[in-house]
Amino acid sequence: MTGRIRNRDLARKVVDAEEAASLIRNGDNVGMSGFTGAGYPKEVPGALAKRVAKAGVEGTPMKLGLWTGASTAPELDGVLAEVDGIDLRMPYQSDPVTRDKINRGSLDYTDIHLSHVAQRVWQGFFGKLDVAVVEVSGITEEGLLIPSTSVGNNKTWLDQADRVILEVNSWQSTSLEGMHDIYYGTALPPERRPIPIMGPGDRIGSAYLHCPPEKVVAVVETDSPDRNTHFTPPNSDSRRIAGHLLDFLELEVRAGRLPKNLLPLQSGVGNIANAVLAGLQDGPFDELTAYTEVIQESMLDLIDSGRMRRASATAVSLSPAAMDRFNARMADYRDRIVLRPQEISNHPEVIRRLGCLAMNGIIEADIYGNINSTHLMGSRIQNGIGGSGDFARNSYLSMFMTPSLAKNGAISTIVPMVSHVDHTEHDVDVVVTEQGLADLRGLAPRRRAELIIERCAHPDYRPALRDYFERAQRSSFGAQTPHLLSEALSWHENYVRTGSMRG
Ligand code: 0RQ
Repeated sequence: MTGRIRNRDLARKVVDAEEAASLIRNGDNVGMSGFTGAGYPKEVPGALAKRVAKAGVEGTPMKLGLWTGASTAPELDGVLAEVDGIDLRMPYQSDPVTRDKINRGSLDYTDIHLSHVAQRVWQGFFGKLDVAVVEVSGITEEGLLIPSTSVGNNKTWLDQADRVILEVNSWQSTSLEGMHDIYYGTALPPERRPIPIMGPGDRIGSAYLHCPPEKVVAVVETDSPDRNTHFTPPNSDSRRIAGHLLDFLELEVRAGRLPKNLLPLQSGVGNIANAVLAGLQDGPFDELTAYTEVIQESMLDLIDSGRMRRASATAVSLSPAAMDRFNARMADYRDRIVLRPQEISNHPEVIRRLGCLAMNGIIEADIYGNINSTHLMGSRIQNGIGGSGDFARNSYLSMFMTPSLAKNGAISTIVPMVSHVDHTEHDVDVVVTEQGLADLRGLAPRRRAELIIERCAHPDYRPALRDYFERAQRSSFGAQTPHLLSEALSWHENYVRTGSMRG
């Protein structure tokens, strides 16, 4: 294993996870690696959770600020939330225990755009970063850090933290070396300069993370897999949504608004995203590219089949079988995949320049095209905004997709007014459900409403939406975006009261 730690000074700092965790103190802000279940530290968080639990029993409770790239895994978020060890979590998470604590009000959660995290931390809004706990796949003779399956905010954590704990994971492929592109040219205004990425495959930085060796207080050796990300084959709704989207993209090509190989794709994760990417496998588009956050299984399939030429992301999040495939063919992928810090994978400037095609899942949309990506019934967080806002505002085409029903039909995902707004009507070009697709570009609010109700709403809820819209047009305070304010959120109220939006 020491083969992974080629730097002598750092090899001398190897300790076990318990000893490393003992270097984290009550009240510390801790920046950990990890993005959508990839590249998070595997052992120190567990050892830390044990310490927190023990401190609680001894009557000296311990709380930490926990910052990451995005979602991690039960071994990190789950264990620390379970023992009530977190007082502030940011920026994106999807762990059920953490979600529960947030929604009970016992854990503060700040949900910010993924591209904003680094600059907010540089500006000091979250306080001082005390400790970084970062997984790497190896350390070179010179002490350069070879990143693992995600980059996330690791560059910022290593720069900003007073103390650094490294986990060197021998489960990660040694061939990851050379796949990353860590750009050290970002700065706060007025020092900011253009980011010279002209295409998804461009490399503008170093293949390594840099960290002054004197800051490293411990190195822990691990050998554990990333989170087991299930690949769920597309269901029929997802396939229909994908079908509508792919037909739409073909029409855009025919209309001359998109090139034949499309533009760099950004795709959220999950069943619908998988279905869209799987649809591209059989579709007419070749030489595809991606400028996205996460490379998931169906994107790897597109690369394997030759349909996709280049993909840029900040993480690779795969099922164990796909990870085996990834590791076996790593040399091949190194030329096609670039992993970057999330401030670059999600950078508005680059997304705008490249003209990304953004496709993200949602909780609900309203008849005017405002989107809620994060909150159930306006108050309960599901995951977080993640990178959806970075891409929605800045992409060439901003597309949002959802089945038209949730909870076996008790919920319509097309509602009179969204109960929480993540993406305003101004950032939303296309809404698509299994019922159909609404292209909202160029349309005034009332025309948007007609289209969304007719194309996207489920037939079970369409008459009620039509009725709301018609009555709103008759008695709304204003006619630009007609609403009945006393009724606009009544569907949500019904659900909270009765378990169904129908009341
Ligand atoms: O509840 O788990 O109790 O069954 O919400 O919904 O249908 O499994 O949807 O996995 O596609 O996720 C928006 C959460 C969709 C995701 C969201 C209930 C539903 C279910 C989950 P159960 P599904 P998906 C790239 C981009 C924001 C971040 C983002 C997300 C649960 O896409 O987190 O886009 N997006 N990042 O039953 C009440 C509704 C509901 C509802 C669904 N209208 N009301 N409950 N549910 N719709 C990645 C990163 O940025 C890292």
